[in-house]
Amino acid sequence: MPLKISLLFMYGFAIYLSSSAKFCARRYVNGKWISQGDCGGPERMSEMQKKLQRKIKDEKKKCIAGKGWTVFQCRIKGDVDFYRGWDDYKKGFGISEGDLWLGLEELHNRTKEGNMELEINMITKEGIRWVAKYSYFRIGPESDNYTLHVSGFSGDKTYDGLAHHNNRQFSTNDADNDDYASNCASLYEAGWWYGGCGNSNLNGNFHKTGLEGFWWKDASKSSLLRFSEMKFRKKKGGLPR
Ligand SMILES: [Ca+2]
Repeated sequence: MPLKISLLFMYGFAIYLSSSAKFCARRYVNGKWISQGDCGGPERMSEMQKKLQRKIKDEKKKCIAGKGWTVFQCRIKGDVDFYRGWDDYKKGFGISEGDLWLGLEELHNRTKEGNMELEINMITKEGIRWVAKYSYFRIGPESDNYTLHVSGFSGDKTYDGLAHHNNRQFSTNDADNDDYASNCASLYEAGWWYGGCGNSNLNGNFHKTGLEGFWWKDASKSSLLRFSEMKFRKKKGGLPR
């Protein structure tokens, strides 16, 4: 017996379009196309599609100096090795407009007047954006092992991951200046202002998930990151101290 086909309720056909950024399903009903998914406008995007779009947008993000800012640390792709010795951290390394470390000597020279502010932008593995700001930022001289001086924290959705590191000297795998029995820089696979050892590891291994990874401690737990940008600028109206 032949199938009775009702023109009123027939699905003419369906087209599924799928790409890395889009999903679209269309049905032909009653002589009209009915769309599901992302077939024409952002209002039709599913939550999953919105998340994917945010992820793509995030990964296109660059470290941006902006007016007056100098970026001295940038992690975007994880294609630059940050597990290095004292001389590299002193002189700087990396890729212009990519993953980079400006260098401790230049950081000291540019901040020694004591009138700089610091901003750190981060994106967690889950896609949450964090901003940590410090109204005072200065790096000491090499004779003081480039000690970090920060104060005046304010945070957007995050906590002060540098509190433990304030007034600490810089350490690398070949220069142990921390307060811990062994070398934090070797345990954490980075160069940083370790104490015993710390609450942040922004120069850590981009691809690992342990203490040696790329993380910032937010309140009680550490969160792995996929982006960081550290930058300073002259504080408006700020007087040296
Ligand atoms: Ca030590």
